[in-house]
Amino acid sequence: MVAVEKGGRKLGGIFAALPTAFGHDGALDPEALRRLIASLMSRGVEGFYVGGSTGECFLLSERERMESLETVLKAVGGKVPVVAHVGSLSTKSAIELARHAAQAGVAAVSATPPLYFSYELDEIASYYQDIVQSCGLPLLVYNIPAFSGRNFGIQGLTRLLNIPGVLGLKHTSMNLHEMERIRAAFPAKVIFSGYDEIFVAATALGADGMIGSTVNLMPELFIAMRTQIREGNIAEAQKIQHIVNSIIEGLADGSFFPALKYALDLSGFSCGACRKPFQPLSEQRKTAIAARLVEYGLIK
Ligand code: MN9
Repeated sequence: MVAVEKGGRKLGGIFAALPTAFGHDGALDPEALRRLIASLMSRGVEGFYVGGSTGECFLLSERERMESLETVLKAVGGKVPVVAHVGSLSTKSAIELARHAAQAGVAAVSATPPLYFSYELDEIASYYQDIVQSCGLPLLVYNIPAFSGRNFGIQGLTRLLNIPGVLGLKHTSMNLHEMERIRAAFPAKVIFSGYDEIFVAATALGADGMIGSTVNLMPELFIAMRTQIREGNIAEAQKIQHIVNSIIEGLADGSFFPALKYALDLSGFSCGACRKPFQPLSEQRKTAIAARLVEYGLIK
């Protein structure tokens, strides 16, 4: 399988890791998601990652994960690539999600390693292999040691990337040394950097793109950073990264995803609250987040 999207171009660019939108009743809110997507596309976002961490994947039912993906694909209308996260506790469930995603028309699937049990690397490799074989789509391994508890290291990642059909990596790790080693060893594979805080550094080390939660909030800043890097203005890119990181710092002062959803709300794209066990934000945090967004000009 080759590392390309439809039309022959290598997958890459600035992707939003979409939230899942919920209404006041806690059910999916497709209209809110459509509004966010339309805005992000008009502001230059180059692709979408659906139902990942930002999408609260493991707090949704399988049915909801499928429905949410269908909403996204309809809203995107084939204009930019969509990657569906199908990671699950069991191979069976991941396969069901992957087959659905293939039928629905995504460019690629992606999956966290299977969680909870301390599987051997062989078992994890078989999970990825089964997913790829079942859906026939290219797959991005979702490497996220902080959440999955799995730190594959360079050797482990190499093993997973050598599975036929594995397109590449969503590297949600601050370990850019690993990323560079993988970049050099697999020039044809696709590498997305997963932490918005290190976009400039990851791009400089050869990432093909980024998949980020805060792209939902400030796509212009990521596009501006990329432009500056392409033009060789590293100092300018660094300044924008500093602004982005100062905004993220304001969101990460406590549980991150409820804060991101609140920030989206303030910027006019309410996607509801995060599902339990996430908790509503305290008034104190809300005030601090609003102040930070005002300080950096994201809202008035
Ligand atoms: O998908 C996101 N990863 C996680 C990417 O949330 C675990 C990132 O965009 C982060 O939310 C972001 C803030 O730390 O970099």
